[in-house]
Amino acid sequence: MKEQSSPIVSVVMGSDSDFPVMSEAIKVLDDFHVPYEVFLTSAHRSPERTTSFAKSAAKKGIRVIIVGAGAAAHLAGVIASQTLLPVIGIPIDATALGGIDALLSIAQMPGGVPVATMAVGKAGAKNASLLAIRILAVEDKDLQKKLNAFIQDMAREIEKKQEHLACRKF
Ligand code: RP5
Repeated sequence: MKEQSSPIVSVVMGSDSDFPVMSEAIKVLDDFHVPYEVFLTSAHRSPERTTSFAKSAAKKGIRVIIVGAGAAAHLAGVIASQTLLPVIGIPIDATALGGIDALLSIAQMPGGVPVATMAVGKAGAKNASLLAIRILAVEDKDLQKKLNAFIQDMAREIEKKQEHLACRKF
C-alpha cells in the first residue's frame, strides 16, 4: 500500500465502552499500516450524527466501514442503509445476553441491506480488520503481500506450538 495519511477505513463504535474490543480491530490496521479513523456514534442515542457520518463517509475517501456495537445493535445496519460502502459488523458482548442480542441484530439484516457479520467479541474485531484489508487488497498488491506474510506467520506459529507441545510429557 502506498503511504497515505487520509483514512480509508472507518472504525465506528456505539459507545466508548466498546473500545476494549474494538482496539483489536485497530491493532490489525496499525500492523498493516492501513490509515483509519475512529468514530463514536450511536444508532439510538445520536441518530442524526450516525446519518451524517454514513452519508459523508464515501465522499471523504473511506472505502470500508467497520462497526462494533452491543445490545440491540442497529448501528451497522443503519449505516449500511445509507452508504454504498461495504460495512462489516462486530457484535459486542455488552449485556446479560452475552452478545447473542448484538449478533442477531447485526446478522439478521433484511434482504437488500448487507452487513458482513463477524464473530462476537475480540476475534470478530480482529477479523473485521482482516476482512477490510482483504477487500482493499483486491486492488493493492502491497497489501496482498502483507496478507500472505500474515497467513504464513500464523501457520508457522502452529508449527512452533506443536514443537512446544511435543516437549511436554502427557
Ligand atoms: C450499544 O450499547 C453500544 O454499542 C454498547 O455496546 C452498548 C452499551 O453502551 P453503554 O451503555 O456502555 O454506553 O449502543
